[in-house]
Amino acid sequence: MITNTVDAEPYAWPYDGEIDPARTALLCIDWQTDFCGPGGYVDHMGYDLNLTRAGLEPTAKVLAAVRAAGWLVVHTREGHRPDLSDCPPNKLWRSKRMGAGIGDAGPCGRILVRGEPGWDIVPEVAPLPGELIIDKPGKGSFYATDLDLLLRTRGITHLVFTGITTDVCVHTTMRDANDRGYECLLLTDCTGATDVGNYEAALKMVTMQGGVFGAIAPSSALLSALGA
Ligand code: C5J
Repeated sequence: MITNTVDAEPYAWPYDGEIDPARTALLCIDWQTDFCGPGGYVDHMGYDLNLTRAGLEPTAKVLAAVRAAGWLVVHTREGHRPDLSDCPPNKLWRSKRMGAGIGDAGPCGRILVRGEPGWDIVPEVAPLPGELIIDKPGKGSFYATDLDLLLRTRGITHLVFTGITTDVCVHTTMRDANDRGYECLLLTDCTGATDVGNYEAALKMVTMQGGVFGAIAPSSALLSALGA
């Protein structure tokens, strides 16, 4: 079923007409305890969890709407093998410098290690059975994963982004997706960063040059386009 366009900045999204649910996927980036839960990686580094948790409630509403509309939903998780053999030494070194060493034990298990409680996606936006989950060692969701293959085999050409953090994993993934030709929309209230200035700058960056990485819109604009 074809629906409407989203009232987005700097152009009504998508560029090529109305949303086609068969070609559009919702990406939920790294909604893990390590990034938005007490005792996780971001908490260990001393950042304000309210900033990274702010997008959870609106994202849950968007998830309900796009599931009802039949979209593909893809979740990602940043994390490493228990032996840390897929963790670059400089990433490990920097995390230890911040007092949140990858692989170190914490209240949510070993920080950023696959299979640990902190690495899990938080219940508010948990994947449903059958939804795609991409495990990634880096910030971008395409690097060292089969995300591109899974999207292309399903005919997905348009991506709507939620997740954390806006300026790191969301931006890295959106930039890469844009280079790969995907038409991207970032939902402004469904994302957050560890710093308000970085959040605002990351949103603004998307809109430069006529939408250099795509477009941005509040989730209310998407929901109204979907008639939800
Ligand atoms: C970070 C992420 N910020 N998911 N990861 O290290 O954005």
